[in-house]
Amino acid sequence: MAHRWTNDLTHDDVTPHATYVNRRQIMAGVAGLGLAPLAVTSAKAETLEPNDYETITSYNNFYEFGTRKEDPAKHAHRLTTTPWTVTIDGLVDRPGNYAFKDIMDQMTIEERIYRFRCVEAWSMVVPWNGFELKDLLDLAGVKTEAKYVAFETLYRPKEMVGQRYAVLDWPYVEGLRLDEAMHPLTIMATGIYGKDIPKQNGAPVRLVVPWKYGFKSIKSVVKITLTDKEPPTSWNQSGPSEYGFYSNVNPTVDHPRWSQASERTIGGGLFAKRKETLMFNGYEQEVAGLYEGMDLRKFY
Ligand SMILES: Nc1nc2c(c(=O)[nH]1)N[C@H]1C(S)=C(S)[C@@H](COP(=O)(O)O)O[C@H]1N2
Ligand SMILES: [Mo]
Repeated sequence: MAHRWTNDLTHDDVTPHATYVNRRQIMAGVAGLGLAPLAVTSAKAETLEPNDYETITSYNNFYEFGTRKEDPAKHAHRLTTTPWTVTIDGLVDRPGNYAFKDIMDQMTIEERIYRFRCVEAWSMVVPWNGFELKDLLDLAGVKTEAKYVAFETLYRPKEMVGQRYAVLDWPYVEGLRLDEAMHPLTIMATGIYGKDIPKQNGAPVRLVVPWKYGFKSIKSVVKITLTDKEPPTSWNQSGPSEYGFYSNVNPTVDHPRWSQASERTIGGGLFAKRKETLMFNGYEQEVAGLYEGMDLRKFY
């Protein structure tokens, strides 16, 4: 492992040809053929048009800064993000407090353009920069008994004004099964459009799981715990019949209060139309195997 920061792929190198580009392919292309990334990514089937920076950074869910979509952009500037430490503990060989800048020194940063689908039935397309969660977990060394990964957001009501209200049980917590966490589509995002990730989007580091509803993608992560039990999640605690542990994007399983069969694309202005929601948010080929044999109505 032990790659240095190599954020030498420009936006144009990988945009907008790919929804998901294998890092090793890109890096091999860069090293071997100079301008090869274009050739590699243009072979991908689908073109995704990312939302513009302004939309991605002004229409947010981040309840630590308020419950309205415009609140995070208004209030998140109060958050101090340096220094930042991510504690990794539980069933790992090397538990400890990992300084964010040391983590960054050891990760290969790449760009991934992912569909992002909120449980409220809207969606965007976001060009993230970040690294695979697997690479971070490998730093800490996951023990064989570990089956789940629990995540926790910062608790700092002095700076996170929304935490003064009991809209959720703070701190915000989320979880993944270990195989979901290790999947190459699962990333820790540290940037958008090649810039450091804005505070309203979860600075300095947030999870992104593109085949799940947005609330799984926990922001401003300060703690990651490997465990052998399914961890609690904030939205499941607040409404267990509405939000399950898995929360895979699934057009055939409706939220009890609204349909999940279609979505409204944000940022399209007057011409925005609803579109049909895809199974696993369009990543079915890549992730359906994780859930083989599971009843996805029961494990929603
Ligand atoms: N800590 C924390 N993480 C969070 C949330 C939150 O309220 N607090 N909201 C979630 C929800 S519901 C969504 S849809 C996405 C929104 O991410 P975005 O604002 O970057 O689009 O963040 C998720 N991560
Ligand atoms: Mo969401």
